[in-house]
Amino acid sequence: MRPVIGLTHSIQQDEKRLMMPMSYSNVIRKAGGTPILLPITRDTEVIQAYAGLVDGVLFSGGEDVDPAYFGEDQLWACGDVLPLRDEFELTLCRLLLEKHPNKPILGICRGEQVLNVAAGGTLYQDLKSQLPGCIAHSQHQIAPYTSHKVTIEAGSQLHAIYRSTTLATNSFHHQAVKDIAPSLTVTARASDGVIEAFEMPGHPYFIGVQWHPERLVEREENAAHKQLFKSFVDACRK
Ligand SMILES: [Mn+2]
Repeated sequence: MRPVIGLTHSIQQDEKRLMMPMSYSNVIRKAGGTPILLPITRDTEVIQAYAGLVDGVLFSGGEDVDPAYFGEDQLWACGDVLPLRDEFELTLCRLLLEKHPNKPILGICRGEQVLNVAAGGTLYQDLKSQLPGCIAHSQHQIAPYTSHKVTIEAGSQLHAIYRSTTLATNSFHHQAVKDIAPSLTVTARASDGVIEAFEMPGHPYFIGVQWHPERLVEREENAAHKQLFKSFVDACRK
């Protein structure tokens, strides 16, 4: 059985076109799932229908989350924000947690940040200006190559998935989790202390990662990252 995995996507600023890198659907398909796109909407009846329809949801990468959702005004260094996407994804995540508390959720990059904000956490709007001395989290090589390591918390779900406490990752973010939501536990950090992954104790599968594993798997050297998608699809099958 191939579980149905809903994917969130981006839109153009004018809210007239859906946009989505194919890497997400490819990686879910290769891990044994049936990927489907969940077109952004404000219609809560449709969002509820999506939540009921899918076996799990992958919150994908993309633009910045509006700091208004964690009680801050936008700094100059904040990037492009898509109000409709923020509204949709935060509603979908909160609805899943409330009505379908056992459905697996995986957040990648922006998706990870959305999960933290949906659960009540906050973000750095811009690491470079708000965390002086931090390492480069916008790497200078293309996405299938790694640029910085993370240290994984021993005994975490993430540790069981990657079977290692150190992991080489790519990095394409200028926002990051600042205050972790009360219901979440940090499971990986970069050498500068920046939070790179978390999970929700008591939830069967609620994992966020700050890197882009869907691009790393393009190189055989980074095959370890396939395990993340396999674990997610397997959890969606239960
Ligand atoms: Mn990083």
